[in-house]
Amino acid sequence: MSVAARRSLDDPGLHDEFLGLVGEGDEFGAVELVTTLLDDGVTPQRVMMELIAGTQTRVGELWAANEWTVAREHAATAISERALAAVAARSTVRPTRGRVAIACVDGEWHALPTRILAEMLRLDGWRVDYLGANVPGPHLITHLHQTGPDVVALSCMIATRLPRAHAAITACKAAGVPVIAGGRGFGPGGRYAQHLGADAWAAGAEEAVQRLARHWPPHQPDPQLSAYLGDEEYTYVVRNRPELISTAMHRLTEAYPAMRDYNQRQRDSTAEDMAHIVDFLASALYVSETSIFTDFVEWTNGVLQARGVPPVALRVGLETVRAQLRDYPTATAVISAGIRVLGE
Ligand code: B12
Repeated sequence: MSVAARRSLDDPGLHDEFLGLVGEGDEFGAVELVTTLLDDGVTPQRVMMELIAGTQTRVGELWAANEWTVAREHAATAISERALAAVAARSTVRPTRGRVAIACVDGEWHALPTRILAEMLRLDGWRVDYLGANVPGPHLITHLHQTGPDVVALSCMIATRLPRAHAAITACKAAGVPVIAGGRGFGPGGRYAQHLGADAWAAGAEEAVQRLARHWPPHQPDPQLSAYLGDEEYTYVVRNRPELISTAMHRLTEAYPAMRDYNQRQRDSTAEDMAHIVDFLASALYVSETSIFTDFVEWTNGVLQARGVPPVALRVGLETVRAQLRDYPTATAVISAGIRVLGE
């Protein structure tokens, strides 16, 4: 009788195999593969970080390159969540450390990264209250008052949510609970996290586990750092968001004739892009970081080009928003920097 070879994360083709399973929506195959790895002695931490998180990153790349549809990406994420739940179900670690509340900021729907963080902290002995995606600030604070955690772990994956992240950080600290921030929305190296008053930042779940285990609570950041955010220009953009988007859509049809032949679905996604332009602009003004906007333009340009939309369409879109903000010099300068990213 032959004995099946032990599976390991170093098996050639294993990562592609898992990507294939999540891409085909094969829930049972994906769960079976992760449980086999655990049975064969791979640690749950490595299964989560190297296999599940690593595959999700590849899923994102395939979606951005227009190789996978949105529906396929959604289905794949659901399978990854199932695989993660299967790993979590095998844990027998009992809490020996403090209590941590984990939440995505208001309007932030990327729950899976925080789910991984939650399981990694649980395995390290933390008692975890996992609040999931899109947690409105007031509900988060009510939860803190009811449960009294030692720390809040706050996730922001998209820079447009930074003003809400700031409100949540400020409220948690007013409630006396320190905050560790994470997620790519806080910028390269987490540079906006400190600016917004977070007590600490970590690049990923492994680093968060180490930070929280070693020196917590950390020294308090300078309150002055986060005191003066959200000036008049930011307020104008946020208050006038609906008009800025609808006027831009209207003018875009005149300035970019190809749009007249767009079907409803193309119009809807253009309106979504215009909304993103305004939202990323607002965040850039809030944090006083032009790169929030220029990074977004660069990224959107790549996504649009993969879908056959030429850079001129995005340029015209940016110009129609800029034209409405003539009296706002910082906003105009930020959008101009975005337009320069597109080149000549
Ligand atoms: C799945 C997914 C979604 C799903 C999320 C479903 C779910 N249940 O999570 C849905 C469909 C909802 C979604 C929506 C959108 N998404 Co999306 N999404 C992704 C995708 C493919 C995977 C995310 C993921 O799970 N990654 C795996 C994790 C493990 O990656 P990770 O970042 O390394 O995770 C670590 C850190 O982030 C960190 N961390 C995270 N939070 C915290 C918190 C704390 C306290 C700490 C310490 C650490 C920490 O720890 C994690 C574990 O180590 C990414 C692509 C990618 N490369 O990540 C895009 C991505 C994040 N999405 C993106 C975009 C643009 C969007 C949308 C705007 C799309 C749209 N046009 O509508 C919306 C925005 C929705 C919103 N407002 O939140 C972009 C963001 C680009 C940018 N400019 O910032 C990405 C990068 C895709 C891409 N390749 O361009 N998305």
